[in-house]
Amino acid sequence: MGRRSQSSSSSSRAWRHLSPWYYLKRPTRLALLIVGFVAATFASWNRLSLVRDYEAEISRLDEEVNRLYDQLRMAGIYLDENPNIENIIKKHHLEVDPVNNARREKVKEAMLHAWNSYVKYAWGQDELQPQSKNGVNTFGGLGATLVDSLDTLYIMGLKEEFKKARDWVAESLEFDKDYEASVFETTIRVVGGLLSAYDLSADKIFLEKARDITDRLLPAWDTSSGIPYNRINLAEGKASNPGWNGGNSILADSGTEQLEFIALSQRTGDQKYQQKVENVIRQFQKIFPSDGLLPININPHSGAVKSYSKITFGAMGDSFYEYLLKVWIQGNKTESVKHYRQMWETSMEGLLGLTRKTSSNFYYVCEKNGDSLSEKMDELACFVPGMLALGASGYSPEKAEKIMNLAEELAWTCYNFYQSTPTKLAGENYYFHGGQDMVVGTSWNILRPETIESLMYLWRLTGNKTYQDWGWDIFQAFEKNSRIESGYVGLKDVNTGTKDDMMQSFFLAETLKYLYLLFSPPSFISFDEWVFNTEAHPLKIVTRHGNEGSSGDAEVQSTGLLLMPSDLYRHDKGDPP
Ligand code: DMJ
Repeated sequence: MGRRSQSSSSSSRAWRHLSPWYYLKRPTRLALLIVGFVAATFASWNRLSLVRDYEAEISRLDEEVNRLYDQLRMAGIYLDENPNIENIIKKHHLEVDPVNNARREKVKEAMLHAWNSYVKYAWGQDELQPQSKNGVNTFGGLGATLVDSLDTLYIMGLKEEFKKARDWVAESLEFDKDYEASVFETTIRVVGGLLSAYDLSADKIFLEKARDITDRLLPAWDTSSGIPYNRINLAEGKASNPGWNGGNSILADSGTEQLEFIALSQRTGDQKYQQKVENVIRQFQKIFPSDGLLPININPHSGAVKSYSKITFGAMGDSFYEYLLKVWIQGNKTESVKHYRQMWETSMEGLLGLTRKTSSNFYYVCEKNGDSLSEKMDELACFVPGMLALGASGYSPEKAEKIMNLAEELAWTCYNFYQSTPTKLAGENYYFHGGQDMVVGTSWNILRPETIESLMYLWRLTGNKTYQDWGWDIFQAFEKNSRIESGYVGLKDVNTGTKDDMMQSFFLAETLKYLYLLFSPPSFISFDEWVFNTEAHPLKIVTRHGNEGSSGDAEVQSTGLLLMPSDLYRHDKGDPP
């Protein structure tokens, strides 16, 4: 056979594999071929559908990343190409604990509910009556809830709401009111709220307004002792004391303007505000008793105390003691404010003398009427655990431990003011007759913040998460009993749960803000940089150099908290404080 016929027969052998007859005659090969074909088809189909699934997942993740980028941008956080997550978390005080995150979101939602109800039914008025769906001017028409809420909105990142409130302040907040205003309430809510909004946002409108209202309050200090009258007509500048108190000035009302007025002097460079309020403390020094406990009634003309009047860490005494400590912190704990700390420490010895314990180990702080001890404690006095915790680090280690222990014991008592009632909300005050366990006295609850405030301090300063859980319990009780469709109301009686008709402005200023901070990292509005006034308005601590006189120059530093990009605001921003 020639070479040509050999090659043609081998090529026809190769082609026969393509002929159906070849396979019909060989069933095993046919079966193998079919199996191979099916397997190859399935593999390629499977691969295509996997690719499709991956593509869908990638585009979902892409959307998610974009959404997160948007959220960060809305919070004023701009990421670079290679973000270092740890640094971002630290720098922007992000909470990474999922439980805290969820709780914080719930509190923010509660704030939005309270705020939106106020906007809808009481916009620009002092407070909302949620059941009647009306606004009431309980503070003379100064937009108390709105001004009290400014910093809470800012801190929670509610920028649209903050912007709307800011515009109302700029366009509609006026103080020329023929109204007998409380010097204390106007200072802690309005001056404090405006200054805090200024420190956070650097928007000068807030400082201008704070100065305007404070100038209207100043004539109240024109008494022979310099201890202020507690009421003033905002339009006429005529000051007086209410008749029901025998013409006396009240301790807390006269000794709770120091933080705000000193802050105003620091920010305006005008010392007159600081001078007025520091003089009050000098007057108190003259009559300061050895146990540091001042009666609540003081004659503004002679500067003398009514020695038979009540001594208390509750209503009418409370924030005087709080401010002794906080002015020392605001003044950078320097020589020029040392006397505040000394007075505070003396008063804390007095407080130890008023402290008792029940047979089941509940510690409580008594009141004193003349020489007799009254075994009664206001919920208002539940700010004490937080104050003790805040001041503890200024003591020697042994004393600090003792003070801290007392703070923790008192916080346990305050928490039980809540837990011991059917609604799990605290009454206004409690009795411990003969060292027996607590019995509720006045049984209303008006959404007060003091216990939550203390839990926030204790959690930050001990790192014990139990305090967060206690705060969460209280928050849930508010949600259950106080939340209605048009806001939050107090209870007329914590035993029955009967509701009142008032959403106090401090619920938005304090209760919800302290709850939000309770579930935030301690570096967020840190105690090193901020001091809270008694209405929970954080004021930036500015550098105050060692030995200058009490009116010495202070160096105002820029805010450490820029949650929102400042260019969101079109108004005159001015320099940061
Ligand atoms: C607030 O106005 C302030 O906390 C004040 O010091 C006491 N009373 C209310 C809240 O209970």
